[in-house]
Amino acid sequence: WGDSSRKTSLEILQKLSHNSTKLPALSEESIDRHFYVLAMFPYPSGKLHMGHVRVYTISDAIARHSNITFTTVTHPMGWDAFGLPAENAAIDRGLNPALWTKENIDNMRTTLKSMLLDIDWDKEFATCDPEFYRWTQFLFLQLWKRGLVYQKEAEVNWDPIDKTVLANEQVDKNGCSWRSGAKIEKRKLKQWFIRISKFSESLLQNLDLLENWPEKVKQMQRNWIGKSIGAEFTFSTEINGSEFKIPVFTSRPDTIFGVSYIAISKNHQLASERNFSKEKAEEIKEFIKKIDSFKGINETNSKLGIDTGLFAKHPLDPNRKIPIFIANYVLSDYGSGAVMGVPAHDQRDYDFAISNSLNNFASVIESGSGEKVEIPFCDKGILIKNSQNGIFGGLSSEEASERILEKCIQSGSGLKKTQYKLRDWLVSRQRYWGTPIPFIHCADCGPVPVPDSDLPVKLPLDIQLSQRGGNVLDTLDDWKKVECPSCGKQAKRETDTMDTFVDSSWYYFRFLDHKNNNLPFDPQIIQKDMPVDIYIGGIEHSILHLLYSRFLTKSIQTDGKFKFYSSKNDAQAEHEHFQTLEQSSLGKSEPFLSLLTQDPKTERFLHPSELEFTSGSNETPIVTYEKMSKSKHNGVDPESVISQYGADVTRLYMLFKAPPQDVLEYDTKSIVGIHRWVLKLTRIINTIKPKFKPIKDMKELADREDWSKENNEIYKLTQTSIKMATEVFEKNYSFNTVIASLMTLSNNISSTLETRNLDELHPSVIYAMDCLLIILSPMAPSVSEELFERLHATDKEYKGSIFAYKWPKVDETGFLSEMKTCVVQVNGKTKMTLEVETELFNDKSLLLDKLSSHSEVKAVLLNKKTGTPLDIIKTIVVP
Ligand code: ANZ
Ligand code: ZN
Repeated sequence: WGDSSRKTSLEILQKLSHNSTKLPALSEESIDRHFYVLAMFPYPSGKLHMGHVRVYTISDAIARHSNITFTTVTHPMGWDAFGLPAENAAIDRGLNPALWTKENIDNMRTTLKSMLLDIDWDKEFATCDPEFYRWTQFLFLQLWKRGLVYQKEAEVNWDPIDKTVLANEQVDKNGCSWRSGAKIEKRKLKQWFIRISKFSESLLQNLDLLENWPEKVKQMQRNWIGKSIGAEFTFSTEINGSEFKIPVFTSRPDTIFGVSYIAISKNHQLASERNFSKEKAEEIKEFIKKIDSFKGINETNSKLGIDTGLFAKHPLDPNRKIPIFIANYVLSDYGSGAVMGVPAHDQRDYDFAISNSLNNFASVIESGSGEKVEIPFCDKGILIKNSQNGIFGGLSSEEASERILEKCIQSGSGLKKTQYKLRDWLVSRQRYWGTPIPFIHCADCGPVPVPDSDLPVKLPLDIQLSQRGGNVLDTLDDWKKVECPSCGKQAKRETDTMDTFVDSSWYYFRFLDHKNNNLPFDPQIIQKDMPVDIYIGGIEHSILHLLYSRFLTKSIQTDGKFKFYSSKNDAQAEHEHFQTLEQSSLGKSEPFLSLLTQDPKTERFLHPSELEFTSGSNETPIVTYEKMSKSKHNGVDPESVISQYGADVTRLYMLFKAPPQDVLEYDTKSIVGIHRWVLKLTRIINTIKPKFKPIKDMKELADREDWSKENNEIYKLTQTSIKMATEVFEKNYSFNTVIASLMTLSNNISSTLETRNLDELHPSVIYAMDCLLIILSPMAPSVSEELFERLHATDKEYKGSIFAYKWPKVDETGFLSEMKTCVVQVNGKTKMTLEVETELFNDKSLLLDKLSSHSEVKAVLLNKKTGTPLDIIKTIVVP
């Protein structure tokens, strides 16, 4: 089983493809379309955990079901194999990360296979394979050619004892290094960025197209992109006799007369030493050193500031002197890195004012209801009629905002401004185990891209990782020394590697064309085989991974070589192509399934406002996730569960315990119940097997009028299961409800079998078991295959595998089982009474159809003399 089962069933399908199926109602042809089922590929941490088992069971059930319905299905598997854990494990064990990773992949592949996943293993790759990262580098250079990659100084965590850069995860909550214990310093290093911010608006807009994404995920992405509409006002000050402009971004222009100070970030141009006296400059330096020693500043921490001694001029009230502070709560890379402080109407400004003794501030907005409000009053309202607000007093916040902005635009001190929280993607990592950034630094030419023909820039494997961390590539002089591709002089290779989110932002394309030696993938193949129809993975990837992959898809569509056309509209304007692919690259139906207990603490990396306040790189949360998922699932080990109960029972247990969107507690208590149920199915099959007669035609089941109540009930339950299963497999994936309905059906069958003489095995039972096993087959492939084969052992037309049979089709009439008496009158005279299904009374035309096709009714509607049918002038139905 496992991968071999797929081949068997495919081969059989090919052989038998157009023979009409003999099973009841299974005659629908396959849908001639490619179906792409993708589960987020795992990080090869060493062992599969129950979270993996759950995701891959879900994707496998969907893939196996689509194999019954669609002509081609892609269900691939790969490994998100770069990243810090491998490097750390390698340091601890003295192994090369490549070896450690390979061993882990081998182990995890074995476990995945033992789960009987129907995966296209021939498409497997790891992101650390040079044949894969060659193309990651290629795409990176494509982005560079489009102006979407640049270098900029950015702050990093610097360990002064180990003399190395640390990731945020390696700094503890006191701001000390995990290894050396040294207090971390902030250092500025030139780092590589991807200009994702250029796509802020389209990344936001196109969320509306993703109809089949959970609203929660879309909302998280909206918050992350964080669009804010407001204004930029220009305050100004004087430095050495000349004017120095200080633009500030505000979402509340109406509060401009409530400004009591200006706060700038420590990196603001104005904060530079040369603007101050020696003493002041020294004081400022000390202050910055102090605020740098905090690891992250969050909103509950105290808001610290230092008075620069400078004053700013108000754009609308030039006579006011407004003190300028450097403050730790002002972000360098949001807006213009400066804030107009309005303590009476903003909580953060209020906190800052209180802790810096700026007590003399005025309220300029009131609620409008006349009630006294608490300070700070942060809602919009009415501008108070006072000397500060002047002519704007009495206006609503909205109106005042417009009028104030107009006035400032006229005087050249204001503009309309839209701001996004989304920042450029910092992709540099000072680490060994990642895709090398393909650049060469030349003293004369600057950073020069490695020519495509020299890709991949391979990671050297013969290395000695240091206990101290840091980037070992930096120490490899031979590897670093290289000729400048542009001028031929001696130059130095870039030693930073990429964030692993770069690898995972495009891997889903590669699966569709994994052997391509000329390109990352052939656009025509992508055009044909995308979208990913369903993408399954953990909620923890709702923001970064999905945003980065949406970005990558968009960015490569903007150039000829990678222009994709949607298969639906090929003659469309370019911007529409990525709309279609947009949806596509990330799946269609409910792709994000929550897999982890959502501990309020884990929201740390899900909530934008908090990331906003952690300084340094936006280090990938995947590490945190790995740590977390391990600790969450380590109570139950998949391998031991599978070896004790078998793959199918484990799979059914996973699917039965909770619908995919819900949190699942991994206890194994209820697995016993599933195990018993599988044994019960075996008993039923063994009981009915000797009397089995295949159902050749659905017609055998059409006339159920003289069936017993029990058999009608079985037929009805079968229809219920088919209907529910069809919906679940195509729409909401709540497999638990399907399993529950199959349990009801099997219970019913086994109690009927107990009370009945089996000499005549009723067709309703055979039909029910055929359907039950087919519905079960995507979820429990080996059990259903085995039982189906046992049942059909004497069937001359048995197709060799359950996977060669079509999915059953609902027979709506099967639901009509309760009977009621119906009186039939012709020309006012009662002719007969008939028993008809209760539901027919709800639908006049169905009832009339049924009656007029009834032989006894037909007989009384004949002209007695001529034997020809009477003309029916009018029919009346009285419920
Ligand atoms: C004055 C004001 C008065 C503000 C008021 C708010 C309320 P959103 O909406 O999230 O975009 N701000 C601007 N630049 C900042 C920076 N670099 N670091 C920290 N805070 C900054 O937030 C916009 C508001 O955040 C701006 O509007 C500004 O404070 C602050 F009653 O300006 B406001
Ligand atoms: Zn050069």
